[in-house]
Amino acid sequence: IQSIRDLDEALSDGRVFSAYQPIVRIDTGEIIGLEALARMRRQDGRILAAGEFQDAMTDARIASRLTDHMLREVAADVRRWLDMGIPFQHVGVNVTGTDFRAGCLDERIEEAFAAADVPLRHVILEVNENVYMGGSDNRVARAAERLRSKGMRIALDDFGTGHASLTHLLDFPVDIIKIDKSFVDRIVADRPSLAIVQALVEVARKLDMRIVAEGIETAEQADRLLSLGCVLGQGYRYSRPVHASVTTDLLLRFA
Ligand code: G
Ligand code: G
Ligand code: NA
Ligand code: MN
Repeated sequence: IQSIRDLDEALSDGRVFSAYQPIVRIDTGEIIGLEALARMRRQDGRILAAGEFQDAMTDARIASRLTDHMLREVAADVRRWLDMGIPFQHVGVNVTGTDFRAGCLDERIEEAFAAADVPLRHVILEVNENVYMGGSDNRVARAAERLRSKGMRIALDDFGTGHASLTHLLDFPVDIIKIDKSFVDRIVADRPSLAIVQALVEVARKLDMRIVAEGIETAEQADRLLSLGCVLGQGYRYSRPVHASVTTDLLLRFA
């Protein structure tokens, strides 16, 4: 794939960076966390979102290079926010099954944040259900447990879109459920979507997990989520993913 080489070169040239999307309290607008999202600046200057170079991430070597790079970028940005005295809570970093299976993910994460002197309680790992694809041994669950014992939390991303997602809550340590955008998209128009989100909120409450709605774009969606007891969310209604410097401004104003 051409994009593997592009991403490889971009990593070598320092053209890969992290954008951040705020996670907010829907009722107050307060920023309670961030999600880190990889961005690549092409030679011609155009910025590509992660979704535009996801093919390249199927290559295990590139995927792990990208992860290590993102961990360092994010750790450095968080260090800066802490140094500014911003009451920073947490940042979510996206990792894949490949990262887990490559081994020593916990050490790589630990090293990256220790180098920037950032405590791991500020770090959330966002994994989606694909983490289970290609091997249902519990190696992944054990790695996740190790990460948690070091203070990180685990968010199950895109929840509800994969296979047998509810069983993942049994087999895998999860602190946070992220409701996929596809449910939020339909929550106003469509009773079944509303019912499903309502059930997920209830499951999260009973299992002592936090729940975050993704892809909130309208006030109606936000109101509907609040009425169901889903208080945390992210989406274009609050902010698109933005550059670290813009994130600083947002944190100073809304954190
Ligand atoms: O940023 P964008 O909306 O294009 O993200 C598209 C997809 O890419 C999302 O599923 C997101 O989880 C994933 N993604 C974004 N940043 C990273 C990253 O740093 N590492 C990995 N593995 N996936 C990422
Ligand atoms: O798979 P994951 O949830 O990590 O994907 C996040 C992706 O969703 C990012 O590419 C981000 O840019 C995108 N995103 C975040 N909020 C919104 C939104 O409100 N609307 C749309 N269309 N995309 C969003
Ligand atoms: Na994510
Ligand atoms: Mn998601």
